[in-house]
Amino acid sequence: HSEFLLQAKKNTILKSHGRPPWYDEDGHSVGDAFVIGIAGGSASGKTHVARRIVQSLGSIPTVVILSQDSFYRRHSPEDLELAFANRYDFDHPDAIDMPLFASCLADLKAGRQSNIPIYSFTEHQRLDETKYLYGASIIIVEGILALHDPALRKLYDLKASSSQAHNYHTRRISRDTKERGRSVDGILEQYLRFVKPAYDNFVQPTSRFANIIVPGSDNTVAIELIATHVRRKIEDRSRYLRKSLARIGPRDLSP
Ligand code: UZR
Ligand code: MG
Repeated sequence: HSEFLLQAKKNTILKSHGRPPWYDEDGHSVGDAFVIGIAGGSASGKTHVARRIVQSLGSIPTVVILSQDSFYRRHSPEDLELAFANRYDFDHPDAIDMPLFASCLADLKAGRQSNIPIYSFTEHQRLDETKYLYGASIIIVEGILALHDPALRKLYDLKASSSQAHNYHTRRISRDTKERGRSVDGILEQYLRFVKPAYDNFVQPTSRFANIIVPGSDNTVAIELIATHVRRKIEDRSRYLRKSLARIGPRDLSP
């Protein structure tokens, strides 16, 4: 009987191209990357929170940040004209190539290579070159609509939502004039026409999917809690993997 079980395990190993098919107590494959999704309004500090989590994880070498910004669609000349006139709705879910976003994330999560598109805020356009990514053990996904798409939500092991600080308007104006080549009038116009309605309709409602809400300011504790949780999950998974390997024994791993 146990011979039969060993044989069955060997067969699944071969079928999964050498990646152990075991699952941890949470039902996640122990070979998969741990994925954190962070949503929240524009200029609520998502990118900042993602970077702070990376810093806090420190000793774990392969953490990557995947930003929703990378997945803005390629724009037609007509779209570009609208964009430069602040009349293109960048905050609507349709502005994002969600299927590409989800498939890139699924590939990275399963340890497969992926070519991530690069977006230029100053040109309002996807660039021709891509970024080649491979082999992360932790992936942090951030974007206003990171919790909007069900296909994306399924890929997260931890879902977070950042809530807006009282001074996010100031932050957005200062960032978008310095880093994104915008005018103050343009920013305010776009805010009233697109950013605010999209926040109310598509961003804020998805905070109900979050496991944790990260405050817009004074968020050191929330970031530490996330980092500690991730570290523990990663340790659990490698412990589980070691146990599974020990149970089967090295002899049985060879084809
Ligand atoms: P974050 N955005 C632009 O302004 N131009 C672009 O080409 C692409 C995006 C803005 C977008 C959204 N909309 O509010 C913001 N506007 O980038 C999201 N207006 O970026 O999450 O970093 O704030
Ligand atoms: Mg950002």
